[in-house]
Amino acid sequence: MASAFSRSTFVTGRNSNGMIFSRRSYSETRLSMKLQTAIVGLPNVGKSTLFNALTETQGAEAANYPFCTIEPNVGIVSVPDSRLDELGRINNSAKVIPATLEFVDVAGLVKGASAGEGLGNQFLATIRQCDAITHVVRCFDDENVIHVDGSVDPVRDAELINLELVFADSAQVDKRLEKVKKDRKADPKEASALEKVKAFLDEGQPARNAELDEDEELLIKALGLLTRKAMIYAANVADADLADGNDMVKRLKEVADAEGAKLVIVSAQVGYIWKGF
Ligand SMILES: Nc1nc2c(ncn2[C@@H]2O[C@H](COP(=O)(O)OP(=O)(O)OP(=O)(O)O)[C@@H](O)[C@H]2O)c(=O)[nH]1
Ligand SMILES: [Mg+2]
Repeated sequence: MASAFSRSTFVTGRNSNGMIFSRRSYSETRLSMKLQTAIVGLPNVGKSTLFNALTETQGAEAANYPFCTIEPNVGIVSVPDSRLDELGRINNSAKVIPATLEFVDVAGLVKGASAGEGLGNQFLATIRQCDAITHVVRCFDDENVIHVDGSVDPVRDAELINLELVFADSAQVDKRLEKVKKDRKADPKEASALEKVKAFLDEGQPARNAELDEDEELLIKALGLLTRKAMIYAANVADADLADGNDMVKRLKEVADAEGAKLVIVSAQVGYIWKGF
């Protein structure tokens, strides 16, 4: 969303919906929205290929070997919205700033990433700063494309990544809890929020399953818990399976449904995304 103003110094911040705002006066408010999404998954499953398709660039190197990506790739895509243009017209806005989506393509995670295996550990910090996670899962057969575990199994792969994220969060929560318990000035609500989240993580479940009130949410926000972020599965299929999916997608969909997560079918290599599954 956007409305009119001329250049000046603005007070900026983020509201509860993640909208970044900058305000100069009551009559002149500018709103823009920037959502950051991390693209995660095992090595060599098509993350960088998807990144290139989404950002319509060849900015990320995509190649047939694990850990092709080392440094994160960042790409920004603006989201056109005709309603926004109309609002801008009604308000006679000097400037209309569309919402933007920032994609962050990181190195592949492997078993033990939360404990420092592979390259994944150092990038977990990058993912923590993101608002949401796109979890790419390989659902295509191609004997020429190496799979780090020797076979294609989307359910096993997705669970492995999810568990690594849970382990990483668990370590964060335990560390913070220890500190909070020793700190007499700490808000007791923070400890109770951490305990609520810990109960799920200890069971191998994502932190997003914990019900927190607004205050508790704010108190643990700085931890950037990975499994509390919204997550969407991107099932990467061969071109021919884009419309109807395949058995691997069906199995992965069961996992997504059980978690209440959304799944989209993508064919990263050809740059197609099919939203309605
Ligand atoms: N057959 C087929 N190959 C694909 C598909 N998507 C990606 N690939 C190939 O898989 C290989 C790995 O793709 P990347 O995009 O580099 O994979 P990544 O997940 O970024 O890998 P890392 O950076 O190593 O973690 C490349 O050779 C791609 O061309 C697909 O849908 N079908
Ligand atoms: Mg890559």
